[in-house]
Amino acid sequence: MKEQIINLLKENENTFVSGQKISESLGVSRAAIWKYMKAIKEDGYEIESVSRKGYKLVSSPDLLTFEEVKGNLNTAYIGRNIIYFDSIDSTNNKAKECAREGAEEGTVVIAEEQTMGRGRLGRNWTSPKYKGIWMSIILRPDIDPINVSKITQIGAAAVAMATKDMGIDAFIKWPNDIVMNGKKVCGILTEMSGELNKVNYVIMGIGINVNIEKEEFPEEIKEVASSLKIQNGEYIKRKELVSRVLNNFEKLYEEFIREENISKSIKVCRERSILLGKEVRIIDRGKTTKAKALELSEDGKLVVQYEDGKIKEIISGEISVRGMNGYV
Ligand code: BT5
Repeated sequence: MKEQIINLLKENENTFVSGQKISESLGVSRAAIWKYMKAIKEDGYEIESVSRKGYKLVSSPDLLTFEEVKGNLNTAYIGRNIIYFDSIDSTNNKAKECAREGAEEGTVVIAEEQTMGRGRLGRNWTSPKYKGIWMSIILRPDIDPINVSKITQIGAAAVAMATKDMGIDAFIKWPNDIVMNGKKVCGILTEMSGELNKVNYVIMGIGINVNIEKEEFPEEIKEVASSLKIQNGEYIKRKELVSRVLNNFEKLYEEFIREENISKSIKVCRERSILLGKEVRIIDRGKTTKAKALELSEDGKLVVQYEDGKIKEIISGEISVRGMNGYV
C-alpha cells in the first residue's frame, strides 16, 4: 500500500491530493492513510500535509525501491521486477533463492545494505547502508555454459557506460572490476547454476561504491578501495545510477542473446581497459607470473604474453591480474 500511495503522490507532483481521493482510489480508510503517511515520511519522503487540501510530495529519498528507480528506467524487462531489501546477507544469495523458485529473467534483487556481501572465491564484499549499489540480476540465457563468463564483460561495460553517462570517467580492470585512479570502485560476481550443456540461471551481482567516505572502508581495503564520490568529489544519486546501469545492461545483453556475440561490450571494455598494453602479474592458485596484457579477444578473454614470449588467452575464472606496482 505504501508503494501505491507514493505512486499516486508522484502522479500528482506539485499538487495536493486529498485524503478522500487517496481513500477512494486505493480503497483504504482515512485513518489508515494517516498511518501510511507517517511510515512513508519515516522512509525519507518529504510530504506536506495541509488540512482540507491533503498531501503533497515535496521530495523523494535516494532509495533503491522500484518506485524510485523506475523514473529513469527505459528497459523492457531488466529491472522491471525489483525485489527490495533494507538489509540482507547477500543479494546474490537471495537472487539464487528467487531464481530457484522461478523468478523471471531480468528480476533484480537489491538491498540498501549487505551484512555478508561476497566477492569471488569466498572473499568479503563491504556493503555499507545507503552508500552503494548492491544488486543481483537474474538471467536465464539459453546459451552454452562455457559462454557464461562473457556476461561479466557485459556487466563491466554496462557499469562503465552508466558512470560515463553521469560524467564520471571510470575504467575496467579485466575481468570484473571497475577502477578509478588505481582503486576499485566496483566489483562484479557472476554465478551460475547449470548442467553440462544447459544453463538454469545466471546471477550477476554488481557492487558499486557510490557515496562511501574514505574512513568508512575497513582498514584492510583502505588502500585498494574507493568510491565514485571520493573520486568525483560529488554526491551521486544512486537511484539514477542504478537505472542507467540496467538500461545499458539490457541493450548489451540483448546483443548477446540475439546475435550470440558481445562485440559492443568488448568495444567498451577495450576502450576503457586499464590493463591493455601494460605489464601485469598473473596470480593463479598462489603462483605469480609476469606478462604483458596484449589484447581482449572478441569473446572476452585476456590475451597475454609471458616473459618467455609465449602468448596465451586467459579466461576470467579464478585468476587475478595485478599491475606491476600494486593493485592496478
Ligand atoms: C568482487 O570480488 O569484486 C565481486 C564483488 C561483488 C559484490 C556484489 S554486491 C551485490 C552482489 N551480492 C554479493 O554478495 N556480491 C555481489 P573479488 O574480485 O573477489 O574482490 C573481493 C576483494 O575486494 C576483497 O577481498 C577485498 O579485498 C576487496 N573489497 C571488499 N569490499 C570492497 C569494496 N566495497 N570495494 C572495493 N574493494 C572491496
